[in-house]
Amino acid sequence: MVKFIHIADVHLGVTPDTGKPWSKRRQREIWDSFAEVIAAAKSESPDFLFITGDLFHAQPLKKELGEVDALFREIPDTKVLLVVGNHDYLRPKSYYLTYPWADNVYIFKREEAECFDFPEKNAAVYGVSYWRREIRERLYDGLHPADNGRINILLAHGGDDGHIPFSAQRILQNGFDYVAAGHIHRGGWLAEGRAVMAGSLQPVDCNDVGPHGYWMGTLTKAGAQVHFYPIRHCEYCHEAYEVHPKTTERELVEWAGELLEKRPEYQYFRLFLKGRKDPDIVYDLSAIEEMERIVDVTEQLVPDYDYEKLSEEYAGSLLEAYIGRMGRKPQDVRTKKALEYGVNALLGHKL
Ligand SMILES: [Mn+2]
Repeated sequence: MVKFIHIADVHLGVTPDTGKPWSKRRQREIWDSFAEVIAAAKSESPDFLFITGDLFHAQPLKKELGEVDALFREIPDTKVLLVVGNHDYLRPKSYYLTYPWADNVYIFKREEAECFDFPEKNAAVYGVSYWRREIRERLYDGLHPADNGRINILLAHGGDDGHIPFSAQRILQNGFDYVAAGHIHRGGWLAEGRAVMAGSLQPVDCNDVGPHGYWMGTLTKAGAQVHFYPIRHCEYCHEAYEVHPKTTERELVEWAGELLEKRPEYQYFRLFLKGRKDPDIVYDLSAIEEMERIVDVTEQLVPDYDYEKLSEEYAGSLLEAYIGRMGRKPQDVRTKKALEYGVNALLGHKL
């Protein structure tokens, strides 16, 4: 049996929400969250810590590798297996290659897939690091474990068109017992109990919604017992407000304020205003945008025109002619949209 912790896409060094007052704090919290995983490894003493790509957001400095290596030295009984991802990909001069790593650190350094064998745990761990920003080849498809008696684990990074597209089912069919994957920031099972996309350890971008954290569990030839452990320095939420023509600015400010009050402090928000608004009203949303933990507010509002009134107001103009002509068409969704877009354009409003 092997016990392991699995993380991916830590993106150390990233500065999320640039320009926001909490940006720097979030950068530090991402380092903190990585240290918290090391602390978990210290108390749980797993056999392995799998890091499946994009530990750093960009090419790491030697100093940054020193910080990471010092943490790895705090867990000498845990073997750290690290695949380098597309963000911090290996280059001939990468410090990853020359850094004097602690003895418990195993970095996949070759351009082709390789395997670290651990006979004492009857486990073999396969992986390949990125030497380029993009790898479009399906590198994992042709990969088969050398010894079917071992607990065979693949550390994968990718899953979209530009980054080693793969199917977890296919890898498992090739004889692997477990796939620990990274790259896609929203985590979850790719194949229940057998293949997991870790998700980023913390959200990197305000569109990385939902919980983030690490995975821990045990693995035998017969199956896995693996669970997700959230780390909650920051969780982004997208929330929408249904606006109607009578909605006031105060109502919107109160909604945002209540949201911040009711929801836990680790939640940050992107707000969206949906629905119809009085075409003469321009909301000033700066009060909301200046609130703590509000990333931004986006209006997705459709003006609620009174076409009869407009026709009277603009009698004899192109606008009146347009409204009249659209009124003689069958009144389906397309006509209504065309009417709205046309009137917007003629009035010089933008949606
Ligand atoms: Mn990646």
